[in-house]
Amino acid sequence: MLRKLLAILSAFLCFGLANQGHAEDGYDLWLRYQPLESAAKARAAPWVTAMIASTSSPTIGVALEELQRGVQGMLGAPLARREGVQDGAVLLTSAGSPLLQGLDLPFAKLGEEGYLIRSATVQGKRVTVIAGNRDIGVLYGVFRFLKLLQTGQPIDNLDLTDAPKLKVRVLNHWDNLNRHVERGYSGLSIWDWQKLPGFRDPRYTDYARANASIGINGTVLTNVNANADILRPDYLQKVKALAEIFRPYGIKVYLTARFSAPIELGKLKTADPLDPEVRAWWKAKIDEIYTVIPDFGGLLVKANSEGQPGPADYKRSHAEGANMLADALAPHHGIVMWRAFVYAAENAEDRHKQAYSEFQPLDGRFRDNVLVQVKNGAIDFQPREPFHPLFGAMPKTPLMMEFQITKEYLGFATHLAYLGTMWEEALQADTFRPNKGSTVARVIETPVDADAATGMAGVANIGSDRNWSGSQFDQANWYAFGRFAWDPGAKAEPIARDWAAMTWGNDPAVIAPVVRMMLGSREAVVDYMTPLGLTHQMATGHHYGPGPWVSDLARPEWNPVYYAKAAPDGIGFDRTAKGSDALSQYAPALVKSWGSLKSVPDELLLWFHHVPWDYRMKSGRTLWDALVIHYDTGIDKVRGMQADWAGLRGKVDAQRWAEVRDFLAIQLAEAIWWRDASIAWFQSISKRPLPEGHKPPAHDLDYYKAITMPYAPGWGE
Ligand code: GCV
Repeated sequence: MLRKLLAILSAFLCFGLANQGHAEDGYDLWLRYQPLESAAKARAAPWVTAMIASTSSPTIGVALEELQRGVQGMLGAPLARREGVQDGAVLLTSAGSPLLQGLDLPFAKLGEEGYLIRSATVQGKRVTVIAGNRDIGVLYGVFRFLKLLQTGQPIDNLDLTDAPKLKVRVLNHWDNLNRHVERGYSGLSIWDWQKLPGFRDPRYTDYARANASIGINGTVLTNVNANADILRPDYLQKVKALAEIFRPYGIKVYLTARFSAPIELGKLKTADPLDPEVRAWWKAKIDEIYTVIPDFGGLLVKANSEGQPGPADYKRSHAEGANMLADALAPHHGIVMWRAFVYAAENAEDRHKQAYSEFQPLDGRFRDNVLVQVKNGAIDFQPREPFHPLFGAMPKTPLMMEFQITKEYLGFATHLAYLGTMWEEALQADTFRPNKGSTVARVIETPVDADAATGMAGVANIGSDRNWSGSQFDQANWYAFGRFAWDPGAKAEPIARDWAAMTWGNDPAVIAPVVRMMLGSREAVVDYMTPLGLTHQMATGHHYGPGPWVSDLARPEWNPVYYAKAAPDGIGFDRTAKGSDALSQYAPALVKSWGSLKSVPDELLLWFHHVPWDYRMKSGRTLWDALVIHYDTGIDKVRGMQADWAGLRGKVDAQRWAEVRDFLAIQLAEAIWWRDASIAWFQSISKRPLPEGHKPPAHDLDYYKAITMPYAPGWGE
């Protein structure tokens, strides 16, 4: 009897620990490997009785370690490594292994990084084969296998293959050498330069595990607003230590190159890319990097943008600048990622047009090992932008996508906004170049010639916070980025579902509300910040909170008023032929549909058109009424997320639950702030009454204008 009571008590305690009391802080990300419920455990156990590796290498070593860790966590028993094949073994191997004789396995489809997972009979025993052409494929396969277990999938009859569609899948850390992270909302930079190379924080290994689990194969360690010091020999030793930790996980390191480094470090008089001394300096520097880090990935460059030096300082083109570095990197198989995010103070042209104007004429002029890195939209990572017109417009140049994982313009870490839906929207957009169906995803995944590079970059949201990303839900954006970089044709919903199951548990009563919250969250932000195609209404500098009235900054395109163009006659930026004509940078089919008030979608209306306040929307409402309703809808959506989350109390662990609850409360308060401040400002211009049933802002306009945010992180030094 006593034994029975104790068993009940211990079962109760275990349940309590897993679901309520146990303090999870988010450090484990989606690799929590929590115990499976008993039926799932019983189903899986016969298929993971041992692990066998037919080869050995550092990558196979970490694959075995991960498999052991995952199985131990989920099934509660250690997984031993065996030499001989046995029933239920997981066999890690590669093409050509004698163990695979007689099995017809599709290695040809896997490329360099793909994998297959197959339930098979080897030497008369039922095993699960995880194999690739290279060891990195095996590691990716192990993570996929563990995901199957984590998400409660059967593992007794597997026949899977997968391979990445893009070659370069990189994080871009905007991390300064003093550990301040530009637009970082999750603490300091995780690169502790002072303690490197002597101390190799175990966190670096966990970072590599997390990235490898989603297929990320590169990391740019430093800010694009670059400091030349990172190229000094002492720093290179520190970078080398990180490269060594990441190497088994298939992750290469890259650095940002400050274009003026030959002057700052080399004491030359110029950084002119056609100057022989400058070229020799870069060649020697790059040779030096490769002697320290033989598999160094290459360089990322922001040039002639927002004050950064670049080839234009010497009247040279972006292609001339990029090609100089590319020539020095080519013998080492390194690449240059050259950013197309450019706009210039002295240029009065609509900012939307400037990157296209500068880069499109250079199509075909870049070396083979240059990728031009293009943000998803032409302005700057806004809650919603049409896709960048360069996609599809440079058919002879490899273009890589740049997404921003850190939420500079979507409420920092405290607002819940799942970016998967935004990225899917951008990737599925039809460029109509060269023809209908040429989505942005197709453009970036189709190499411009057989061996050309393809890629995607994500501006990282990772920092020293225990939960890595500043909030529990922002981890989902890191996760989703990896999944889209692996397959730009992926869909946001299944990615959210996988993440929810791995991060919050497999209970369908948890997954459904979590996924619902995620899928609606980005549109909520659009609604309460910048509905109907409005953009860049954020406050000055730090971009935290509303500042639609700001009009006093040095450069016109830094001012929110530049983007909304609110005036007594109406609101919106006319980018048709009657206005800035940015629309003409898109394919004719889009010029036609977005150029007409009849066919432009509501969500891009004010992006392309200036319309009167009383303009009749397709809904029959006036534009002014529709605008106000959108702001209120955004607030209602946040309330909806709060209700969903309240229902999860006790169904997920208490610590993370409480953190999300508190963040949602901040989000609601700030959504109301956004709504009230925006309406107060626009109403002072529209002079229209609010539609019936919609409350006036809580305070007058001066109140909102007077708000300052001195504690907004991620800005300045
Ligand atoms: C790294 C935006 C950000 C800047 C960032 C820049 C860029 O303008 O506000 O902080 O600089 O984009 O992408 O280069």
